[in-house]
Amino acid sequence: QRSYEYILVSRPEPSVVLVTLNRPKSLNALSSPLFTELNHALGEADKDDSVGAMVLTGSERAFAAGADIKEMKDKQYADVYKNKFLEDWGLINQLRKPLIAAVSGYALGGGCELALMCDIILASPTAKFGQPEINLGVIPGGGGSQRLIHAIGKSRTMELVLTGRTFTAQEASQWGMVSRVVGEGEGEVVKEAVNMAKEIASKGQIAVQAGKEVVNAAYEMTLAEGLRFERRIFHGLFATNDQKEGMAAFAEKRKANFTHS
Ligand code: CO8
Repeated sequence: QRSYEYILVSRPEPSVVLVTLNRPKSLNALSSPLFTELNHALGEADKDDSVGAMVLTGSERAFAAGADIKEMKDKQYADVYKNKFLEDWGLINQLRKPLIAAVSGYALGGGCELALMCDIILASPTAKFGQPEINLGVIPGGGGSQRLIHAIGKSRTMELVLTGRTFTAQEASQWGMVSRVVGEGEGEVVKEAVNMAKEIASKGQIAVQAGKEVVNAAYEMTLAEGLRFERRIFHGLFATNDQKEGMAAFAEKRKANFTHS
């Protein structure tokens, strides 16, 4: 286990890894070193058989106020292009296990995009989302324009990307971008996300990973391809012990004991 400077990694449950962004002085601005650590911690959790799901959070004040503007401001086109600036953000999309975002406070720019890369978003009533890049003379670069379209539709996405205005947890919930707004108290949203992760981790992990894979495939495929893909993966699960156990347990009126095999 390596030690980190910009994130905290803990195990609130034996089956759940919680990663907390921890650059409080800059409202968790997402610098390159922070992202290197985040990728490493999530990659390790993804490989660890005892982990079933992960939770990503920030502080009460900020999930993340965006990519680090001070790090970016003097960069030239040649630097960002040649060095593939921030391209390693995409590694989060290769995780097999579910990643739940627990968002309080600011989730702006890259912070909003980071939440959108997660599989499920829970928001505290204090959450403030937005894509303010237009105010900096740029546009979203971490997938915001593309993922928001899927989550909330074109007209709203266009408004948000072109005006840069922030939107509330309530709006994000009404529009379907977040699953729900959770509790009032400090830390409620993290607690709820950890409980959800624990529940997911209690299922058969092959089925959980397959479920994540087919839901994500819907972004990329036509309906006909997606339906065929889902059916094939469903068929494949009949080769697992967890399918035998899950269905036998139902028939015998007992709780399933999944072995993730
Ligand atoms: N980068 C660097 N530092 C930041 C950032 C940031 N994104 N956000 C806040 N900080 C720093 C401030 O500079 C300040 O530092 P200092 O005390 O040294 O001056 C400290 O955090 C506290 O911030 P404020 O004093 O500004 O706190 P306020 O409560 O007054 O305001 C706000 C909070 C409204 C969140 C304000 O800080 C703000 O507007 N921040 C910038 C938000 C923003 O524009 N985000 C978008 C950044 S661009 C981006 O994310 C592009 C993503 C591209 C992804 C590409 C992937 C391939």
